[in-house]
Amino acid sequence: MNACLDLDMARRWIADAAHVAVLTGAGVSAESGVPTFRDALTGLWANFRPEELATEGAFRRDPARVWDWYQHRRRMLRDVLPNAGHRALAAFQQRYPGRLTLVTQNVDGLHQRAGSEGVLCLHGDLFADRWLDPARACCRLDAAAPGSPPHCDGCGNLVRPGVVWFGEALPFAALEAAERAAHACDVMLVAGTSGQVYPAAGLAHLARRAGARVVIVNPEPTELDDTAHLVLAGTSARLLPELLGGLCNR
Ligand code: BJW
Repeated sequence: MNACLDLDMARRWIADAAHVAVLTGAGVSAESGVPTFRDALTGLWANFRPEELATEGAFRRDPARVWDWYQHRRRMLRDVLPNAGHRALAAFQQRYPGRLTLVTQNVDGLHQRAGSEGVLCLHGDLFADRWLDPARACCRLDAAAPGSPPHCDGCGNLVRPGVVWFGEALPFAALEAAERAAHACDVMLVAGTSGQVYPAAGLAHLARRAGARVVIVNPEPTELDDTAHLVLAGTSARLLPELLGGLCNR
């Protein structure tokens, strides 16, 4: 179908929707200069296998290596800014309060920095720290002994990044709220995710089964394309402002 007609149709669906749910992934931050995970050349995992870095087992085997990788990413993120895609989502939420639920797999905080509120973060927060093992009385994050990673002087417990690794449960409240939004929405926008990681990707299937229109925004094919009513081929910094800007139905 003609790309302009597809865009117009998606805009109409959004304009008519009482509730829009949005699922974002690493691609929405790509135009801010943040590498995605699975890009073959520039992705964060281009030179690693995910299980070498993004599992508890990897951290226990080589805590310094994994901690340093996350510290590198934290430093990198200090120099980047939200892009037009993040800003379009935040502007829509501010203009139409209560009408858009933003669910993200991203841990970079860029949606929040753009002004989005109530963001449901499925995979945690790169800038949060927590203890690797259950905290004992001696474990105080604000008093952790410096190191790579920092640790508890009393018991040796290690500090780890507050992200969700493979094999770990997603934050229950965020996942439950995201499932509710996917179930109740009229339109689900899926932007900048390869759709390979569950249960996040399952939200698109859930929305579709519950009767929502599913629209993908991505310059490349994704695992979720077959689930979608429309696939808009393009970047999120270009397409999200076009989809969400200047609606007037409600
Ligand atoms: C652009 C663009 C531009 C580029 N504009 N777009 C069902 C089936 C099979 C397996 C499973 C299943 N259910 C669970 C699993 C296991 C596993 C899983 O999904 N495995 C699959 C990979 C096979 N899931 C889990 O382990 C999850 N936990 C779990 O299920 O727990 C169960 C449990 C219950 C109770 C007790 C205990 C356990 C946890 C998943 C955690 C994922 N964590 C990571 C790392 C976070 C930390 C970190 O940052 O390092 O999260 S993995 C990584 O992938 C990261 C991302 O959030 C996630 C998704 O990646 P994303 O965002 O899609 O990025 P990419 O790189 O894949 O794609 C980027 C896209 O952007 C591409 O499509 C580009 O084209 C596009 N793009 N420029 C728009 N300008």
